[in-house]
Amino acid sequence: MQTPYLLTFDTIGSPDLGYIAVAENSALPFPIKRTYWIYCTPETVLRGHHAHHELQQLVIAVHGRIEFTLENVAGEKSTFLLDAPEVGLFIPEMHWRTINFSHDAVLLCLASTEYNEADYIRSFEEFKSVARR
Ligand code: T46
Repeated sequence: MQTPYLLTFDTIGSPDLGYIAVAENSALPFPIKRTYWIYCTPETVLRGHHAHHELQQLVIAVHGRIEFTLENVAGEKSTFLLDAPEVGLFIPEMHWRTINFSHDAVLLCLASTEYNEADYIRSFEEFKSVARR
């Protein structure tokens, strides 16, 4: 079972010039098949409430603050605060997630597969039962 972790992207620049952060396939845990971004989420909304059978993701708060709570199949929980645009969170498959956003947050996701609703586990009971198999 893989574990989630934070990684820091290579950055180019300075406080005087601004920065470029770079994500090349060769430095990533998987080849990117899809990119999506999420923005203008009200702070009262808790997104997620699902896991994925196969999908792996690298998520970045390119602006604002985003808090991920992840639970693995053994029931172990971890919380990650993303508030720096040069830092990404690797989320392996089979992790139940809940996500809080500051209203100004923009989440950029680099995903290992194209969108497939069949890959989602949207019931926590089902997640626990898949985990027990
Ligand atoms: C995750 C967090 C960070 C699509 O049609 N294509 C897509 O690529 C995505 C991501 C979503 N959708 C549709 C599916 C739903 O009808 O957009 C609707 C909302 O998606 P979802 O409920 O998955 O939204 P979030 O914000 O709870 O979760 C998404 C990702 O699905 C998830 O893997 O980690 O963003």
